[in-house]
Amino acid sequence: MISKGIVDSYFEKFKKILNVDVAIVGGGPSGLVAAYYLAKNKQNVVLFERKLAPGGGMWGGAMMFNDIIVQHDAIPIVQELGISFKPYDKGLYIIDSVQATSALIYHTSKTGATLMNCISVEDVVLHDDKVNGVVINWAPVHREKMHVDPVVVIAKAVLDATGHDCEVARILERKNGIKLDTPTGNVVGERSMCVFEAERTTIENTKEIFPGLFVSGMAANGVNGSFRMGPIFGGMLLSGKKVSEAISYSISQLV
Ligand code: 48F
Repeated sequence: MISKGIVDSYFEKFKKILNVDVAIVGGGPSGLVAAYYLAKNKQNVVLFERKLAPGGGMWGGAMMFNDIIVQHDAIPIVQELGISFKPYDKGLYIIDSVQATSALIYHTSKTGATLMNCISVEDVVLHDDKVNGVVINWAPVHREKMHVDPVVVIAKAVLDATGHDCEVARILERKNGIKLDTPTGNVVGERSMCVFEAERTTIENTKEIFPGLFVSGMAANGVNGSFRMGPIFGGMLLSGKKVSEAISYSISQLV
C-alpha cells in the first residue's frame, strides 16, 4: 500500500513533466532561482538535477566553511526567500549557506516548480533549428555507463544552469555544428578567478544563446569565456531572476 502510493504519485508527476513550458538543467542557485520565479509567473517548469540533493555549489560555502557572501543588489531576493543575512563590509552581506540553499529548494518547490533529482540531461531535442526539449536518463545509468535508452521531455524553452561545465551548450555545439550567440560562436570556456568582474559578467552573459536555449549562472560565464568568482553568490541569484524574465518574455512571443 505504501509503495503503491509512492509509485502512483511519482508517475503522475512524471507524466506532467513530459511536456512543459520550461525545462531547467541543473539545481544550483541560478537554476533554482530561475525555477522559483518562473513558477511564480505561472509557467509550468521542471528542474532536473543529477545529484540526490539540489543546491549545486551553494551548500559548501568556501572550502566547506559554510558561509557565503552576497552583494547588496541581490538582498531583495534573499529577503523574498526569508533568508537571514548580516552586514559585513561595503555593500556585502554574510549568509549561512545551508540555510540559503535549503530555503531556495523549499521555496522553489512550494511555489510550484517540479524538482526531479537523480536525473541527468544527456542531450537536447532539436526541431526546426530550435531547441525544444531535453533527453533525460537516471543519473546512475550514466555513472554505471549502462547502455539504456532515454526518455524525451518537450519544452518551449530550455535553461542550461549546469555551472562550470556548461554541459547542455557543449552537447548542442558538439553534436550539431551550429553557431551559438557567444564571442566565437562556440563554447569559449571559463577563465580564471576575477571576483567582481565575474559577478558583473554573470548577469550580462545571462541570455538566449541559441533559439530555445538560455544560459544562467556560471554556465553563462563559461559559454562566453568570462571569469569565475568563487563563494560570492549575488550574481547567481540575479542571473536566475534575469533569465526567468527573458524566458517568460520569449514564451509570451510564441504563437
Ligand atoms: O554549479 P552550480 O552550483 O551552478 P550555478 O547556479 O552556481 C555556481 C555556483 O554554485 C559556484 C560559483 C559561485 O558563485 O561559481 O560554482 O551556476 O550547479 C550546477 C548543478 O547542475 C547539475 C550539477 O550536479 C549541479 O548541482 N548538473 C550539471 N550537469 C547536469 C546537471 C546534467 N547534465 N543533468 C542534470 N544536472
